[in-house]
Amino acid sequence: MKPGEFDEILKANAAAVGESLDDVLSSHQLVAGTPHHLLNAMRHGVLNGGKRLRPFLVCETAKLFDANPKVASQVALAIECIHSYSLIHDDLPAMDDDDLRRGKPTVHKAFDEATAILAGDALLTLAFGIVASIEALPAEVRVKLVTLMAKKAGAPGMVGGQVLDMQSNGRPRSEIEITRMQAMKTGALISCACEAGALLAGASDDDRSRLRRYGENVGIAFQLADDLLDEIGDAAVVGKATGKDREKGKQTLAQIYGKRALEDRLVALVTGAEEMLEPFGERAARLVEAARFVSYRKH
Ligand code: GRG
Repeated sequence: MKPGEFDEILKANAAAVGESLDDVLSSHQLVAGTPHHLLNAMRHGVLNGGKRLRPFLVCETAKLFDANPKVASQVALAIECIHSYSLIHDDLPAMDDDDLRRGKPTVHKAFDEATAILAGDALLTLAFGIVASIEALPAEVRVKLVTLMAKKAGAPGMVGGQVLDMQSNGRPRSEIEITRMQAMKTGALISCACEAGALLAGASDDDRSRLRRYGENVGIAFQLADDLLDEIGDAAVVGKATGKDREKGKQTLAQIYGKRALEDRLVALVTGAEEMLEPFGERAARLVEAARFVSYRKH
C-alpha cells in the first residue's frame, strides 16, 4: 500500500459510517418514541467525528469470508454505538471528567450529566437491538453475536477494565495490572469487532480464533500507542489531549519501561497480528495496514 493510502481508506470509511449512523439515529423507528432531548444528546455523542476504527475492523474481517456487506455494516454500527456510549460515560465527572471530546464539548457539557448518562445507556441498548433485529442473519448467529458483545463490552471486558483503571488512580501499578486493565478496557471491544466480523460471516472456529487474536494484538497495540502519545505529550499532536493520563496522575507503561521498550513491544504486537492473518494472504492487506496504523499513529 502506498504511503497515506490507508489513511485515505479509513477517512472514506469514517465518512460512510458517519452517514449510516446518522440514518440509524434519524430512523422513524427510533425517532418516533424517543424524547428529542435524549435523541439530540445521542446524536451529539455519536456524530462528532472519530476514526470509526471498530466498524472498519468488523467490515474488513467480514470481507475475508465474503459476508453480506449490509449485514456486516449493521453489526459495525452496533459496535460503534457501544464505543460511543463508553466515551460518553468515560468523560463524565465521576470518571475522567473531561470537557472536550474530539475537540468539541463532551455530552454532559453540551447537555447535562443525567442526560449524558442516559444517552450512553440508550446507545448501549440500541446496539443490542440493532444486532438482534438483523433479519438476514440466522437467529443463532444473532444470539452468538449478542453474547459476544455482552461479554466484551460488559463486566469481564470493557466495563471491568474501566473499574480496574478507576481503582488504580493515584497508586502505582505493576506491568501485569496495567496490561490486564488495558486489554479489558480498550482491547476487548477492538477484539470483539474483529471476532464479530468472522462470526457474522460464518467463519470456522479456527478462523474466528485467529481474528480474535489479531484483534487482541491490535487492541493492546492501540492502548500502548496511546500511552506513548501520552508520554510524548506533544502539544503539536492534533486531537490528542496532551499528557492526559500523566496529568491525571495515572502511571503508564511508558513510565515503567521507557519509550524504547514500548516501541519494541509495538513491533512485536504488529508482527503477531500479521501472523494471525497469514492464511488470508493479500485479502488481509487492509487489516495488516490497520495493525500498523494503530501502532504507529501520531494522534
Ligand atoms: C465507561 C464503560 C466505560 C468504558 C470506557 C474505552 C474506554 C472505556 C474509555 C476511553 C478512554 C480512553 C481515551 C482510552 C484510550 C484509548 C481509547 C479507547 C481512545 C478512544 O478511542 P478512538 O481513538 O476514538 O478509537 P475515536 O475518537 O477515533 O472514536
